[in-house]
Formats: sequence, C-alpha cells, structure tokens
Amino acid sequence: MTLPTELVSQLSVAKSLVVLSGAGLSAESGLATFRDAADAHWAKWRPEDLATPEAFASHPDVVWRWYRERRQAALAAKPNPAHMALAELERRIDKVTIVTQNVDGLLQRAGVNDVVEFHGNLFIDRCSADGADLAPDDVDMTQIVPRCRRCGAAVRPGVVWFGEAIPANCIERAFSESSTADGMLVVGTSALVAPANSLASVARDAGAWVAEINVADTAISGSVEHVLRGRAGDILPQLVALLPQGI
Ligand code: BV8
Repeated sequence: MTLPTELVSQLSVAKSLVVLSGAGLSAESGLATFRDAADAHWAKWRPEDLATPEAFASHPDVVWRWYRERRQAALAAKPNPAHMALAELERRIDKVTIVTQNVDGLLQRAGVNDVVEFHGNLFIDRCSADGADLAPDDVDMTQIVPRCRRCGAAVRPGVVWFGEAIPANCIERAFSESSTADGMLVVGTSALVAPANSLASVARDAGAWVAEINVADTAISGSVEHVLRGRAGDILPQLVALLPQGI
C-alpha cells in the first residue's frame, strides 16, 4: 500500500514515539488473536471462562490447559517482520515506548529492549497465595495445576486477567509516555479492552499524531489521523524502509 507521505515525515522527525500493540501484531507469527477470526480464542471460549480470577478459582485445570497450549504455541512461534520492524524503530528513534497487550514475549525475542507488558507475560509463574513471581526451581510443574514448592499453593500465569489491575508501573509509564509523545502507532488491536484502549485518545488529546495499522476497522479507526489498512508484517517494514538514513 502507499503510505501517507505526511506520516513518513512525522515519523522521520519524531523524537518520542509510543507503540500500542495487540494480538494482531503476532497473528503473522501464527498465534491466535482473541476476537477477530474463526479460530480466535474468544470464538471458542468466553473470556470469563478462562481469563478471570474466578475462572481460575473454579476450574484451574481448564485455565492451565489453555495457558500451557499458549505457552507451547508462543515458544514454537517466531517473531515476524512486524516485530523486527519495531525493534528497528526502537534503534532509530530517540525515545520509543512499546506498550503491548500481548503476553507472548515475541517483541523481546525480536530484539526490542524496552517492552511495557501491559497485560503481563505468559511465561511468568506466580504463587497464587502471595503473588510472588517464582523461579523454576520453586514450581512443581508435574501436575496440570502447577504448585508452589514454597507453600503448596496453586501457581498461576503472570498475566493480567479481567477484573485485575494493570501493574502500576505499566499504567504509569504507558499513560505518561502517551501524554508526551510526538506520535503513536496503534498496531493490531481491536481497542476493546480497557484501560489500554484509552491510550490513543490520551496521545491525540495531548496533540500527538496517531496512526492505526490494522486489517480491519476498529473501535478507534474513526478517531485517528492515519488509518493504514493492511497487515502489520507488510506495513511496518515498509514504513521503516521509508525513513531517511541517519535517524
Ligand atoms: C481493569 C489476559 C480495573 C492475558 C486479557 C465494561 C465496559 C468497559 C470495560 C469493562 C467493562 N467491564 C469490565 C471492563 C474492564 C475490562 C475490559 O476492558 N473488558 C472488556 C472485554 C469490555 N478490563 C479489565 O478488566 C482490565 N483491568 O480494568 O482493572 C481495576 C482497577 C483497580 C483494581 C482492580 C481492577 C484488565 C484487562 C486485561 C484482560 N486480559 N488477557 C491473556 O491471557 O492474554 S485481555 C485480552 O484482550 C488480551 O490480553 C488481548 O491482548 C487483549 C486485547 O485484545 P487485542 O490484543 O486487541 O486482540 P483482538 O483479538 O481483540 O484484536 C486483534 C486485532 O488485530 C483485530 O483488530 C484484527 O483486525 C487485528 N489483526 C489481525 N491480524 C492482523 C491484525 N492487524 C494487523 N496485522 C495483522 N496481520
């Protein structure tokens, strides 16, 4: 697709950029999204059946089957050209804050150094009793519901479930960087989950330009400056390639 020359100019002179990403960023790595396809997670299950503390309390084995499946899929997946392009942007622009709703770790594997994991990380094992993140030696993975070797409590994945608070440091960084950035790229998110879905309006209200990269319309398409309709793995590398050398 032909990218707007204004966006290329804005990105070329940006001193600070925020990227908000969602499951669509990892779709080309083969990882299922949540809401936008026939094989999406929430097409098969209801969020409240799997991604809530109540679900974990009532059927931790079902929840863990889902997270073990997702851990395996994420480990087998590879960063795609969109992840690599974001790592290149981080190298080229003075200040880049990548806020992701994804929990798959693919941005870090693509070489991105500073990732704000707004919804946590799939690979963290957390004691459900005291909330401590556990080292592998402290986790008994032999049962479908892993146990904390220190206290025997059930172990949970270190992700943020519906009804749980976003980690305070992630909230603080994401909102403060969004309110001061020159621009924001919103990549591969349906923008349906709060409070992540308010970051684009925070940036826009503070005077930043906002560009959305998505294969389909979303809840925020009507309120961003640039709508780039296409796959992240195609558009992001193209955008990076158009930046002048030396930035
Ligand atoms: C909180 C767990 C308060 C981790 C997830 C009623 C109205 C409004 C809000 C609420 C409400 N009731 C409750 C709420 C709040 C709730 C919420 O927003 N609910 C929604 C569903 C209505 N939010 C919360 O509960 C949050 N916490 O508010 O706390 C609080 C404060 C203090 C104290 C206590 C509590 C917590 C939200 C986190 C929930 N956890 N997942 C995991 O297992 O992964 S959310 C889940 O959705 C994932 O994390 C995912 O990242 C996130 C967002 O989805 P997307 O990433 O956007 O994925 P989706 O499939 O939807 O879209 C994919 C997009 O990609 C599509 O647009 C598609 O077109 C596009 N695409 C596809 N392929 C490509 C592509 N784009 C580009 N290229 C491609 N190739």
